Amino acid sequence: MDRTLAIIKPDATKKRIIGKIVERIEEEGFTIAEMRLARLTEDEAKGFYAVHKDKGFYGSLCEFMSSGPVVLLVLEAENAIRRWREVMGATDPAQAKPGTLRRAYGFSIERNAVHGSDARETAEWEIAYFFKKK
Ligand code: IDP
Ligand code: MG
Repeated sequence: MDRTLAIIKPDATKKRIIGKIVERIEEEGFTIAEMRLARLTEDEAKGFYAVHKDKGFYGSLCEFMSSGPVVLLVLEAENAIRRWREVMGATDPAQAKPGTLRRAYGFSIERNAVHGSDARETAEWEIAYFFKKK
């Protein structure tokens, strides 16, 4: 079983579509191992996205990610990382395939409704970032 970190981003919580996204997660056969509503500080967002710190969109992204509530989830499934990225679709909603969450609910390349880890090591790092066991 693989694990991945999913985030329902502030644009989606503001649109009141947490339920629709969680429904899709369950329909797709993922097991929700952890789930928590959170409000990230800008510093938490900066730490989470540190890999992008040299990109032009980093400041705006971190401001956006701390602009409202998010839902943090750990999803389990065979090939969870790859499968969740397929369900999300491409980063830019305009490029995402029909039927994907970002195509359905994304507003822009920044405000694209959901996050998913991109590899096994990053998934474990991201899960530990938010769900470190005390
Ligand atoms: P991913 O979320 O599909 O893995 P990444 O390249 O890792 O995409 O970027 C992380 C997040 O940064 C994206 O989900 C999106 O919110 C934001 N982002 C990525 N590229 C751009 C851009 O060109 N402009 C503005 N925001 C971006
Ligand atoms: Mg990424």
